[in-house]
Amino acid sequence: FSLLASRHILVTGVANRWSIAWAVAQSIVKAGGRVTFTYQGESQRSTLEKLLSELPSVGPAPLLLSLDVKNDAEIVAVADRLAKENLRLDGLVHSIAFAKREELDGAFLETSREGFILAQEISAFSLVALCRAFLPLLNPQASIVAMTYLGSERIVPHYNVMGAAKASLEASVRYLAHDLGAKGIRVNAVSAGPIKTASGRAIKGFVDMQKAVADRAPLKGQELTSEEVADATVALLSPLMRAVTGEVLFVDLGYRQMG
Ligand code: 0WD
Repeated sequence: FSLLASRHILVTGVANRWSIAWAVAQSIVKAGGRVTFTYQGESQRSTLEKLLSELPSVGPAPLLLSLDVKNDAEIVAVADRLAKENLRLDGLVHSIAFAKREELDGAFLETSREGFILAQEISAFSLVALCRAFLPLLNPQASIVAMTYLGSERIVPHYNVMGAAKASLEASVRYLAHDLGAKGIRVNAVSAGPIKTASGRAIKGFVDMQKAVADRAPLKGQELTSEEVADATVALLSPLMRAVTGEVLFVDLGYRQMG
């Protein structure tokens, strides 16, 4: 049966075919859902068009909307365009993060004021901004899912400024769950284990992070894939999880539970 039949989900953060958001979009379509994409910059738009051309066509061509979360006018423009198309949302996938490369190396102590604020703005505040702007478009029972990482609650060498940003993102998930719960809207995070994407590889200790999971996680003999993260995301987007909100769901082969 189709978990997301006739549900319309806005997916952010497809930068390329390795992006977790691209796997999520494909899982949504497999589950019978319809996707609208946002992209950051024209080169991501053409990447998206190419990726979409490789998929078997299901229904009308998806809408592609420009969105840089640093830009309030673009956030409003996305909401306006959806309203103009009479499109309401049953879900939102926040798969966006950014930190300066030099701050994902060396000492957290050296984080710059500007770099700290930038990471918070793009990786955490953006969730608040998108929820607020899209609230009038969200159907009751809509589900919002943000991507996070264990470095929010544990010291993961080199994750640094992004650890602080993910802690802020997860706290935002809880407060948004409280604010939106009265409308029946759920807000959760998926905490993915390390996956080889452009953002993942930007972290200096990435290979060590992957090795630690391979060596120690309870589920052995498999490398965590973005499809596994995507399917868990679809579960959270679906009515099967209708009583779950304000949660962080770990999709990490069980690694976090190891002492
Ligand atoms: O191991 C991993 N890859 C993990 C990733 C483990 C656990 C969590 N995550 C998280 C990331 O922190 C992020 O929140 O998953 C999310 C998606 O990351 P990804 O799929 O690993 O990486 P990537 O394909 O680079 O997507 C992140 C995207 C950006 O990509 P680029 O490569 O262009 O920085 O975030 C988007 C952009 O598409 N993004 C923005 N979107 C709108 N406005 C902005 C912005 N200002 N900045 C970055």
